Amino acid sequence: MSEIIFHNYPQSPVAEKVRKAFGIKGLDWNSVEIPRLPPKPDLMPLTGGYRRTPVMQIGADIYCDSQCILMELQRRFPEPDFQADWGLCRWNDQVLFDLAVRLVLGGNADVLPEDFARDRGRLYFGPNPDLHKVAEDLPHVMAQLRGALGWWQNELINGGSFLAGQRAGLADVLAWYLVWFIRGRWKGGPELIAPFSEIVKWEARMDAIGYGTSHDMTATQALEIARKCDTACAPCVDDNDPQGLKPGQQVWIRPDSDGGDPAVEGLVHYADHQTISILRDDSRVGQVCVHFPRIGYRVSTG
Ligand SMILES: N[C@@H](CCC(=O)N[C@@H](CS)C(=O)NCC(=O)O)C(=O)O
Repeated sequence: MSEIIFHNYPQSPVAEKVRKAFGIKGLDWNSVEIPRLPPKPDLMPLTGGYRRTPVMQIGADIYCDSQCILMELQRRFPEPDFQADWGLCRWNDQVLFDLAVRLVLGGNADVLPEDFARDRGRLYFGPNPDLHKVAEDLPHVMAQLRGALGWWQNELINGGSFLAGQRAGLADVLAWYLVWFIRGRWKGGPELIAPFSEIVKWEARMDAIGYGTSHDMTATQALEIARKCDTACAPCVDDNDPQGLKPGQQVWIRPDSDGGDPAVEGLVHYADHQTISILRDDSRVGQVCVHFPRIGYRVSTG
């Protein structure tokens, strides 16, 4: 049985990014469907409060954030290589994802269920969100996204069949989840994408890659696996850590954005340039190791 357990829900674009990465690497994975809105009572014992989607679990190791997940997939399953330019993650996940979210939430402002609009409004637009104001800005948002679609179109014309070259790689999944989100979740999406004919052809190639092989798993099974396992991550903390982090030190970690995300508390187990991993104990799963990317996350020591 595959060790990969992926906590996600079908509509999540960021989860779609990782599902497509499973496809590129031809992986076998277990899918646990989590709620779209908090509370997420069967996810919290694993993450210690991180509520975003997706989360990957391998035994008692819990990987939060798609960037952390993709880096771990590349480490464990090096072939086929993602041909990764990891700096792209920050650009796509921050600037372009923010624009796509504006398009989809603003463009659906009149039809979103109230609880969903309240939750996502707070998550993406700060403490006093006004989705109708976001909707008024859609022409600007569309102009920005067309710029990105134009770049990708040019890369496909001048490069290979995929953005990463002749084979699909990181650049492709980072573009794919945004195009998938825009096309599928806003009524003007197909029209926005249609003039970019090379992107439309690339979408068909990406579609054909599939998602590897997935098996449904219950949250109870996933929790039980975490309970029975120990972390596979060896302790190691960079001597030159700029925050002076030490093994065993108590820290709090949260996304470095104003989304109202709760902090996850734990004891430093591993820290380097890219990753911070903390140990925490939970009454349902025992000790787990929760991994975050360093970039984009704030580590507080008190
Ligand atoms: N930087 C995070 C962003 C994750 C994110 O914002 N995901 C959305 C779903 S696509 C989310 O968490 N929505 C709220 C939720 O699922 O509770 C990542 O790359 O994983």
